[in-house]
Amino acid sequence: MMRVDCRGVSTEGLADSEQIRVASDCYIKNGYAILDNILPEAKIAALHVEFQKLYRDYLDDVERDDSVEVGKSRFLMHIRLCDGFGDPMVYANPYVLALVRKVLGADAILEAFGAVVSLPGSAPQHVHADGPALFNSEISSLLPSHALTFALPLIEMNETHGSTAIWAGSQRWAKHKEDVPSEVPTIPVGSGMMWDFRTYHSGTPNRSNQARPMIYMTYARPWFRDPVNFWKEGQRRLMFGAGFVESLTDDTRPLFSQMLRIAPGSEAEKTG
Ligand SMILES: O=C(O)CCC(=O)C(=O)O
Repeated sequence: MMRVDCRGVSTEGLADSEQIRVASDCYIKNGYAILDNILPEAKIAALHVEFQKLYRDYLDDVERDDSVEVGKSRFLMHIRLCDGFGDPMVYANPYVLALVRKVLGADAILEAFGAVVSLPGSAPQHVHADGPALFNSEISSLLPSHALTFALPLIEMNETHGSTAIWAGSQRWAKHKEDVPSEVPTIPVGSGMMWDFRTYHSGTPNRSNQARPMIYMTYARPWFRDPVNFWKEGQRRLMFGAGFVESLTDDTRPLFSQMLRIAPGSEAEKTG
């Protein structure tokens, strides 16, 4: 699988860097991109500890009012943007953001922030795309990308803990092709993978005895809202911790233009 190593890559002028160009080409051609070494391992280890402390109750094999079972022993949940999770290196990582803005436009938003937790014994997930075809039409597969999922694992995604199997190029398919094999990447701690909302993928079983939390971020063009994954009253797409909005900068505030009443693409201006 094609991967882009960001270790030591300067965050100055990233948009025009060779790494982001290669990652963007891969994303457009294959419907996914893997970015290695975007965060220090110690930062992810600290997030893992924080997750286990704050979200202990989500490690039980039971669907809650504010979570959704998305496969046997696999749960989708929201995460509050605060403390370690409110760090812009996480939700607006410079490597991720440079790629997001290249493929979705400079006015891309963070539409949702949460985790998919795959518990020990989780089964192979159904093969799916993250959203339905735009306009419910085959034209959707010909269009530029409108939204993507970025997955940041808190423990390594691998054969033992489970990973996300991905069908390269499937963002251009009208339906899933059973006879095409998937690719199953290993994603080390400190690395992440993004896939187009149209790309077919499936979580693989967790064969270990520890939960595999994978932080996910949905980035989207400013007009798009995920129409299928949020249907329970208790679910939240975004939750801001105290002081989070005040901590936003001219660079990160436009990611929340849908929440803060900022005209998409305008100079960031906080009105809320
Ligand atoms: O658990 C995973 O690896 C993938 C989860 C996923 O794709 C989903 O729930 O939409």
